[in-house]
Amino acid sequence: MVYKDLRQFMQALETTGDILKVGQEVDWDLEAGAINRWFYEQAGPAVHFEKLKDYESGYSIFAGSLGTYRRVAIAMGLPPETSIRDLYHEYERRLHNPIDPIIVSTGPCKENILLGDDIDVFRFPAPMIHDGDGGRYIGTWDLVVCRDPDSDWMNWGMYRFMVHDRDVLAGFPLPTSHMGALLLNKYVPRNQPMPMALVIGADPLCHMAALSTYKMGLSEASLAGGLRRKPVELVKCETNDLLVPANAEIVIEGQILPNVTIPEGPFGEYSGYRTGKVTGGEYCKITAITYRTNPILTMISLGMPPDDNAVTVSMTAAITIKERLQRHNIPVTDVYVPAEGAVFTVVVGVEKGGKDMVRRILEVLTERRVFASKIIVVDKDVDPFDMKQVIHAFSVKCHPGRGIFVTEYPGRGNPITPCFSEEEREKLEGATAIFDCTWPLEWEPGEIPIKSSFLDIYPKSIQEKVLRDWGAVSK
Ligand SMILES: Cc1cc2nc3c(=O)[nH]c(=O)nc-3n(C[C@H](O)[C@H](O)[C@H](O)COP(=O)(O)O)c2cc1C
Ligand SMILES: [Mn+2]
Repeated sequence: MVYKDLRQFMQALETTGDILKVGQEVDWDLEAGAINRWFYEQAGPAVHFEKLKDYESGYSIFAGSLGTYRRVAIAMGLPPETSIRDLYHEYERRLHNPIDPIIVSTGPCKENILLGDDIDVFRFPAPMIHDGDGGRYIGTWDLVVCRDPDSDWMNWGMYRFMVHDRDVLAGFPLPTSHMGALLLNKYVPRNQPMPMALVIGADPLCHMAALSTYKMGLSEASLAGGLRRKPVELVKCETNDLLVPANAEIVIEGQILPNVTIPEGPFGEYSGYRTGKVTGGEYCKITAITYRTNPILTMISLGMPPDDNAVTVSMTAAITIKERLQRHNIPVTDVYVPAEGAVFTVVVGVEKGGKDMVRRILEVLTERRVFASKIIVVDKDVDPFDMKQVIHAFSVKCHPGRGIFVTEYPGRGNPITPCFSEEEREKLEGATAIFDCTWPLEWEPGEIPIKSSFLDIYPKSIQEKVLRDWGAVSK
């Protein structure tokens, strides 16, 4: 099942009982953000706030679309109870079969068009999401389109955008992001404004594609087509040449002005802590707003994992890491990024371990931009997707003196790592530790302790008898 738009996906969530519709009035000022956050922390449903304080009904907020693996499975048209391992593998298959978008002449996002003096972003109930945020954020669970001025490449990324005025937003695309790189390397040196389109409420897999780490120069629109197994329909913007998903709820067209900054942030971040401060953000002048009648504003009360970010990035980051290791001939079986670790912890399963292999993994995973600060490497006898087994291996197989290696990498660190000092974060300094939870290769087979588990310490005949007589007895 492929969803035509966000609304069809919300209907599917209703069928499976994964969405709560809130008809009573909720305040856009902290209350909606707090409810959404509470639900994440209780593994609760996605939530549709149908009536916001100060706004007519018909201007609603939807949050938590991909906040659980169940909802990701539903978005991908799979049974809701699909295992995390199967979800990862299906994502990997679809990632390798991108489908290019098609261009259509119009679509639902053009039902209403605001130009000139009619532009007013306050028409939409942009939420104040966390106490202490720099302002109301209209762009959180969004996708932002921009273009390489020297080629046909259009990039989609999920970047936050804060409201400043009825026609001014502030953005924060990091220099390490594709939008930030295009801005800094191409538009700013030419003193050209950078056209952009902030898209809110496309179908969920479009947003997942925007959030994923996809190579510079590749189009996330094609990735989204692959994830949906159907091309995304794109339509041209009103005031620039960018193309946006025709089924989106709201499209804010604008220009980032070169060499102009405006206060941006702070914002509760994906690490589960607020590490940022107010900084000089990018100044975005809105040139048009188009939207569907009864627009649905999507939101994420980003913070302590798991939430939509932690769940989806766990999948996309794991596959990126796995493929990078494979390219370096590491015999990797699987990579798991537990959502609870907010992408700071990565579990790598290998066919064959040993300290040289583990050191090599550390080298490969820290040679470029580094997000994770803890890597756990496990042998074949440990299922990397089963954190009970991983914690056990970490506890009993990792030698505290000889099994932990640390590397430091000035200039490539993750500036929102809460345990890094303010100075480290500013200078993009950091360190990553790898935990070798594999048996030393130099140990003889007889030296390796025998595992005392049902499958390892009993003869096959006894195992079979026990399973025959008692196999049906569960917890
Ligand atoms: C809610 C949310 C807000 C985000 N905001 C930003 C942001 O403002 N700037 C940024 O550089 N990355 C931000 N990210 C991370 C990017 O979406 C992510 O790095 C993505 O891969 C960027 O796409 P790109 O590789 O095409 O640049 C955000 C992620 C989430 C979940
Ligand atoms: Mn990109």
